[in-house]
Amino acid sequence: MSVSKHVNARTVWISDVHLGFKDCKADYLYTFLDSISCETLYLVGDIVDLWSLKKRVYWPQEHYHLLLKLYELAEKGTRVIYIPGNHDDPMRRFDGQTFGPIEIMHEHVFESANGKRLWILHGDAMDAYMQFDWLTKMTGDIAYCFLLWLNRWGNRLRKLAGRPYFSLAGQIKSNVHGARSAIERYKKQCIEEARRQGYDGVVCGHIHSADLDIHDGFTYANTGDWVESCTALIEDYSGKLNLLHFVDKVEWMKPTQEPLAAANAA
Ligand SMILES: [Mn+2]
Repeated sequence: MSVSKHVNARTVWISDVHLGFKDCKADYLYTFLDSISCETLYLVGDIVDLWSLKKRVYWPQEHYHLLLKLYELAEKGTRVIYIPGNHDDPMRRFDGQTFGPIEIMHEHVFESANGKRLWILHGDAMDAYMQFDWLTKMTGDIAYCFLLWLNRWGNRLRKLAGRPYFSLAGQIKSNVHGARSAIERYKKQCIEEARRQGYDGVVCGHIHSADLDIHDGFTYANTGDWVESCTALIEDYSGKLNLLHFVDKVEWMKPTQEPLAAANAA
């Protein structure tokens, strides 16, 4: 499907897509990728959820189409850099190699259009500094599964009512004190480590909590996920970063009919 209103970005980062997991919003991501072009696309980990696939094989056609889409983008000239995460960590053994037109790297140093050096990594390495692997705990948690279930059905009802996608789970998670403090600790750890290594900023994923925080010239960006928040980080040609929510994207594409129809059919 082609989208007439097209955005040109220098760089796009997405992470935590979790293909193979039933709450992955592959169709939304497909619509998003169709509406934007960029020189470099970073896949910041947990693109395919091998843990989930190991438990139960779930592979609908939209997931297959999304993988094809990523491959096709790379073939048509977008530089696609894939940094595996902990849910697709078997791919880490291919560090420095290419998978067709896609480059696989353990981590990467990115230089922005305005000369900032940003450290790009999935971010699960930071769990070692924390009290627990909070995501493993969250995804294994029955309450979290229930939240995702509510999210799924809540959004079906919203769609029937013609309302845009809303991340209920994200909303609740950001209001629960324990989750909030774990997210803050993770962020602090990423910032400390990136500063220690002399970078101007860090771009990571892993905790499914989108963020763009620029403080004293230092950038912390979290790409969020495509399970709940449906977010992407974007750099324009001046080096300015923006965090984009799929819902905003639908809003901004409103003048054209096709994208809305695509989002509603999803
Ligand atoms: Mn992860």
